Amino acid sequence: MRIDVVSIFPEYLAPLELSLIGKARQDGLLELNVHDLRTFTTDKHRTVDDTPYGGGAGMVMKAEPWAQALESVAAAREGSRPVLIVPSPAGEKFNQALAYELAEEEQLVFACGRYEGIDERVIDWAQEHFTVRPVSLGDYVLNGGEVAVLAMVEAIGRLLPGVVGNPESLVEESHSDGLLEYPVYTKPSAWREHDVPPILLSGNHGKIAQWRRHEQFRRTAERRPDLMEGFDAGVLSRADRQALADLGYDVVDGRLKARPGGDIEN
Ligand code: JEB
Repeated sequence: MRIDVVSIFPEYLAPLELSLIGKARQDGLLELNVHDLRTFTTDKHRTVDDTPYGGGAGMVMKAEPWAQALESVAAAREGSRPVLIVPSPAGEKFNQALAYELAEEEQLVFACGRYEGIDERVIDWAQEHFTVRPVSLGDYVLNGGEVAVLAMVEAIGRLLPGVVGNPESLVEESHSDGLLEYPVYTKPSAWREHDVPPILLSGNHGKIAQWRRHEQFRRTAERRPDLMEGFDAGVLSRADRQALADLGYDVVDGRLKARPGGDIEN
């Protein structure tokens, strides 16, 4: 996969040199280029912003430097249609399903805006060259797209073949089965008056698997009740159903449903 990132703060993307993603680049699994938007300006002051039409606070990023930058990164891979990801508080929410989808692409281009965002005509124009996806990291306000790109590149990069050493660790983890992860522990078994749950020391792998699954249900019901409704209940054991009943969930038409009058209040 090839990834191009365009930003007025290319140093902000320096962490992509490190750790898993840095290793993937060294191993040739990922080609990542960061471009300084200002190198695509032509005026003496290397201007990238101007005042908004219609008035209002703040500045807006000018269209032409963006068009120059995006044409340059699109030309680098002729013949294919790269995906242009535009981080924006007004985008579709980034999630694991989108990470998997984007991990299949040949080329991703990330356009990091700043100020009040990028002149909307860039988004319209870019559809001629790219599949354009405005994407939000979540419902909170950042100052620009760079932090969102760090998160998305890490989430996508670790799904590329060969990047994560043990692919089995991708299977078990959070959100691949729609539930939160079970809690994990390591040595010592007794620590500052807090013991590891004894079942984990029992050596009974059937019981341990069941306990972990029930911890996933318990945590998800407590912290993310939105993930419980609609969970595919088609694969539940009797023990699973009992644990879920204790948490206030019944199975209705193959889906979980919070029992009216149960503990769960969404
Ligand atoms: C992404 C950005 C800004 C209104 C307020 C602030 C470019 N989850 C997210 N929150 N905020 C952003 C984001 C993502 N992804 C985000 C790009 C830009 C915020 N701003 C500041 C723009 N409009 C500028």
